[in-house]
Amino acid sequence: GGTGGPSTSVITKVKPKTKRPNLYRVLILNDDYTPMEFVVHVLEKFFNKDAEAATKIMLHVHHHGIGECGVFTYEIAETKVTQVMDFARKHQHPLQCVMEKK
Ligand code: TYC
Repeated sequence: GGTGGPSTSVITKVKPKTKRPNLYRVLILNDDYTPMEFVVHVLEKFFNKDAEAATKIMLHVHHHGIGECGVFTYEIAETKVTQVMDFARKHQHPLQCVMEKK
């Protein structure tokens, strides 16, 4: 390889490129004002949970202060957080939604 000069040999390794994407947890936080039914609705609408799974997560957050809604790649997690925050604001609830790297 190279331009002119003495001939050199360049060995190019072929690497199997199956890189795993970084994953992010989307979490909701407890507060004293957001109605329980609203949180269940959010989990059904944005995280595709059925009523039972959504209720379980909501009660976990209510009792422990924080809980996981799902795990996503960066762009999907960011979109979920924005959707939940916009929806909560639209309905004038203080519900907080955040993401963290796994
Ligand atoms: N603590 C709220 C209440 O008693 C319910 C609630 C649950 C709020 C989960 C937010 O992420 C939350 N109405």
